[in-house]
Amino acid sequence: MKELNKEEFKSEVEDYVKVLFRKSIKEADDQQIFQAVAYAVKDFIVDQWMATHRTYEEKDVKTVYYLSMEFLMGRALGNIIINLKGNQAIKEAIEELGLNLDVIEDQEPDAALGNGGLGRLAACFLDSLSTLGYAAYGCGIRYKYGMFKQVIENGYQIEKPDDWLKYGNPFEIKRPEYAVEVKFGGYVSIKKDEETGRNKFVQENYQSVLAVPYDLPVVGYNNNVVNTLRIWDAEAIDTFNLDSFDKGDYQKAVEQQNLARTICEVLYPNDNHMAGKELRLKQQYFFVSASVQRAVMKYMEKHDDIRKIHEKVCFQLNDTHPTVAVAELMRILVDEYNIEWDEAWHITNKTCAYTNHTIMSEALEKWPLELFSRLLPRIYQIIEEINRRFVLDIQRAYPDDYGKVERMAIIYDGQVKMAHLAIAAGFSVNGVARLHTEILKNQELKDFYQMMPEKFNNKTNGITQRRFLLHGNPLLADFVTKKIGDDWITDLKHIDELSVYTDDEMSRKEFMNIKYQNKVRLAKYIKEHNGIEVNPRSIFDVQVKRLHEYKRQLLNILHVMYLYNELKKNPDKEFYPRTFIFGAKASAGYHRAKSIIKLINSVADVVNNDKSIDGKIKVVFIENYRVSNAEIIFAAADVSEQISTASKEASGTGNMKFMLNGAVTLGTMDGANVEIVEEVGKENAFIFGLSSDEVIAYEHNGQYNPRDIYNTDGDIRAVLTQLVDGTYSSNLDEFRDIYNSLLDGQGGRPDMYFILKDFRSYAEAQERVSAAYADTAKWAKMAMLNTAKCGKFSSDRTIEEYAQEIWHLEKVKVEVTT
Ligand code: DL6
Repeated sequence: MKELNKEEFKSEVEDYVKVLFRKSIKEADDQQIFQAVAYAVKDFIVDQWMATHRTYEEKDVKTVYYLSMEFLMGRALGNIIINLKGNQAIKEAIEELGLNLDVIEDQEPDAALGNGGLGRLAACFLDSLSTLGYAAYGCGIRYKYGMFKQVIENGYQIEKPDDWLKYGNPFEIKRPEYAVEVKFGGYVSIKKDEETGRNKFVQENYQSVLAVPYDLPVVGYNNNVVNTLRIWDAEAIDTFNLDSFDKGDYQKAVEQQNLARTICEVLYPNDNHMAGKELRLKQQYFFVSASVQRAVMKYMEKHDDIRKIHEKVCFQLNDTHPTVAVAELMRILVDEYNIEWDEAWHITNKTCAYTNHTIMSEALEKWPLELFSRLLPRIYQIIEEINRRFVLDIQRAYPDDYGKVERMAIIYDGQVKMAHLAIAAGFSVNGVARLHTEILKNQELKDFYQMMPEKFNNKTNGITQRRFLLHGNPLLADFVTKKIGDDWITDLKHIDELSVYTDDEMSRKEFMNIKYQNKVRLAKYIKEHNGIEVNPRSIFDVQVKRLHEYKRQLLNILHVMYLYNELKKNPDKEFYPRTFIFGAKASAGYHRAKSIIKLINSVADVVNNDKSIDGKIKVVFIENYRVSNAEIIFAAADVSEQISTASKEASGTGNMKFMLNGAVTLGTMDGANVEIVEEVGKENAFIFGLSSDEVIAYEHNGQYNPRDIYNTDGDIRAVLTQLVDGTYSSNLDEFRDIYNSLLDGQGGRPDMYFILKDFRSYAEAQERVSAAYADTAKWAKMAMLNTAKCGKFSSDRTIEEYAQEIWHLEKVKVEVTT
């Protein structure tokens, strides 16, 4: 591993401040210092970056292209420094310059090119791919505005633009030499090819944009490997020229300019929900076409037979968002390389693989035919042909079952169904946790599983311990290393060696003292950002994730209201003080989710200001929850709230980050919680609520009636009544919609999230939490065991499984020779 020379690094920082800003270090502001340090770090890694790509070329290794609309990278600087293992040297260099690394790191805006779990998973996967030495490109979009900044005003969420590129991004490198053209609209005509005499499909009268890549380094841990996250920006192809005016193409020239300007403007802020906007489909085709075109070109630079592309290239489709890749590859093979359909189809089948991340019906992508065929006329034709052949396959396999075509066709009911296309075209379909994959196989995608069982497999998600422990929780990281050595950093299974220390009182005390210090750090953040004083000796009970009804932040806050009522009724009741911490962004157009945020803040106002309960309950809503503040939140949590309606959360990854940091799960048997409980033992988690089978059974039999619970349970009735009687808002209609949703459900169906049904069981589980926490030694052991037993949940393990079982990649060692 290349060594960092402290003196050289210091003078590079000084030089950069001078060259970039015409200032000395003393004169520069914090942002300028950050930029200078980041450039100096980039200088240091650039040799490794070049060496990595040189090695891949020399060894001609297979490359995975991870196609994703989202990469929720967070900040780069701290992570790169950690992975360079240059932490100490860089820290010292910076201190010797009279600067503070924490302050510098804080200047970097989060690269928030993602919504939540799916985007952050992509970021963890890139970290693991580099650390394990696999050749990979992340391919995405360089959104000008990432995930919006959340500001809370009077308890309401307000969205502000995230101008993350305002000061430029010191880590990126623009690569105009790799720009490609992407075409939209127009029509397809058939022309005779002069050379071959065959008919050719030609897109005409289209608009096009230039896709220009920007490369970001993804640094592996202590191994010289630097992979690339390639994000595409759009530029206009035709600048105004007299030609356009002359030809009367003025209108078209303007439209092309506008298209280029709008395509990468902003990330759609929907999590698990499809908005169905035309611009979104444009974004999808834009980055997919650019990525696939480049991958094919790169392959053909070194090889002469396009028919063997699958031996060197794999496209992993991160959910259905990049599924047009399948048709784009077919277009290139058939139209540009003149390959016969059947052969092109087999090549495509061997090159594309699909990951499903949700069973939520509102998230399933279906595009109206009119929109799709207008925007992507040639791609649509190809999908029509894929569909025609796939329907024949279905009919051949199930000649007597007419329902199969209805349920499985790619084009049906005037829509293109992207998941069906991805399954028909790919060689692998994976879910992201065991339970989720089983639900896909046995419920949601049952027909497909019956027809093509060999394609289905599970890859339980994971997280990178390097960001979420080594960087986010240095105290605990040092403790673990002191006890068991540092192998856990690149092989998290080793963390199990901590288990023996759970019976050692001194170790437990040390562990809990670290937790306490992390709680003090979070309490300080809360004081600074929310103006709320919280007691670090109270239980830190945390739910941070996107706001969605299925994630049931509502269940959590209703329970807080219930606890508050209990305390008011019985002020002397023995009660372990609790701080309920929330953090969540709601999609801008998701009204009920936004009302739930308002409710949490309204409850916080009342409860936090009621002197009579003596601070026993505090409620905090952390504004603008994102990767950078997540790191300090996970480190400080005692209780990890993973309370989704069973069957609805595909996996969850926050659950794993909490576990790694020694928080105990309070959750339903949903997503990866099932596997977490399996690893840590049921006795070291707090499980409650309906099982996924029970939820699915209710969904089928329609026998759930929340009004029965409302009528028979006085405590629940009291809480619900407080939503509309002025207790938490002088506007009696403020929370009326939430009240109605709990009792009357949605669209004629009773509450699909079973909040009242699970309420009592949740409240009992919460009582068990309080009792367990009161027993300090018992709690310390549980918490420590959670850290010790989380080895399975490293994204390194997940990526090894993808690499061995789906992508078939070989590991590469990189030497730096300069
Ligand atoms: O697989 C990553 C992540 C899972 O952990 C979450 O459980 C799941 O909700 C999320 N899915 C999505 C789907 N998005 N869309 N569309 O974000 O994926």
